[in-house]
Amino acid sequence: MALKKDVDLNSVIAKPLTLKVHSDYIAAYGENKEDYEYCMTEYLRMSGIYWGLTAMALMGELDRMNKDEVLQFVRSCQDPVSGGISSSPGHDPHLLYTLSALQILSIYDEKLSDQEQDKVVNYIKSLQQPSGSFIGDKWGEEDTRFSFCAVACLSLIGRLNDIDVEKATEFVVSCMNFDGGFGSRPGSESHAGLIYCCVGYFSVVGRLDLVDADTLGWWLCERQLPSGGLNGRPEKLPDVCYSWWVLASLSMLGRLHWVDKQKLCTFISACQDSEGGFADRPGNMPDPFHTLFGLAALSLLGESTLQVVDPTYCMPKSVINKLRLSPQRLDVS
Ligand code: BD6
Ligand code: ZN
Repeated sequence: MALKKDVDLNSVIAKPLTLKVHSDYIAAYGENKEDYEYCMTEYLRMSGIYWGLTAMALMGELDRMNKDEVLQFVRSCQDPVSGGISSSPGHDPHLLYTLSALQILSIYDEKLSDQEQDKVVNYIKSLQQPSGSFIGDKWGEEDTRFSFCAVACLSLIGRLNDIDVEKATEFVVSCMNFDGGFGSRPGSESHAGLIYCCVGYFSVVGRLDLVDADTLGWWLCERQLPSGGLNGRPEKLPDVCYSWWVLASLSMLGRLHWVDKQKLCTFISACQDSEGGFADRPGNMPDPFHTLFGLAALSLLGESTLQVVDPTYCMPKSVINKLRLSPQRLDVS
């Protein structure tokens, strides 16, 4: 059987960006809490809210979300014992959902109380390992994804110096491969999602100088296929969300112009569903995850009807600017 390694876009006409349909889609998602799809995704609810909220913020439609309900939900997910935040009430806390929660609070310019914030910091500190790496929860394995989550969380609340950043950086550096990319652990294969996490890590701690930007930039722009779409690894199909992981990484490295923007725009636009939302590939079912990363990628490509997105945090740049993260990034001597 011949393996299909790309999609055929030749028969697809360029689709205009239909923001109104997409904001209606996100606003309706989650309105019916008995919905099968909604119930099946309880284990990732906190991230789901972050995706929907950020998509709306990028479209300038944040007001359509129920702020009080969202903030109440976030607060109900903090575990009073560990201080970590879970995907939904009654689930175990995890670094990934802790990050989604802090991203949500930042978008709404809301803060945890000092006491709640100290608890989050202690939770994150408790997950750092002797190697400098982080585990995602008390059961987990060390993984560069969690190094990113840890520093992204702490930087959003101005507490980066509460962990051993130097050790943490050593671990991420030890995951660099000969192709300039990064995997989840030392020696693991390069993967665009993990590259985003590692480049994002260096961006947060102000050490992008540690990345071989030319070698990695080359690997990243080789992810573009004839259809214009990007994949996450060699030999894989293109996927709208990889437009984000790859483009955000290139953007942090100052090499966004190494991809064919026009062709990528056409691919992402072709992933829009006529009923609203973006799918991973043209013709597939849309979901809030691919809707956010499709819109965020278009924002990086300069789509003027969208708010400007920050490539490190995947949040509106205006939110990140307001937090003035850079001065408190690293006060190591
Ligand atoms: C992340 C994870 C850990 C730490 C930091 C991170 N930053 C981003 C991520 C990835 C996370 C996310 O975007 N959070 O905002 N991804 C997911 O939550 C998705 C959810 C999902 C499940 C099923 C279908 C669609 C979305 N997830 C757990 C994934 O494994 C997705 C699945 C997928 C998407 N498209 C096809 N399959 N994959 C994914 O996010 O890959 C990119 C990736 C991989 C590793 C690290 C970072 C990004
Ligand atoms: Zn995807």
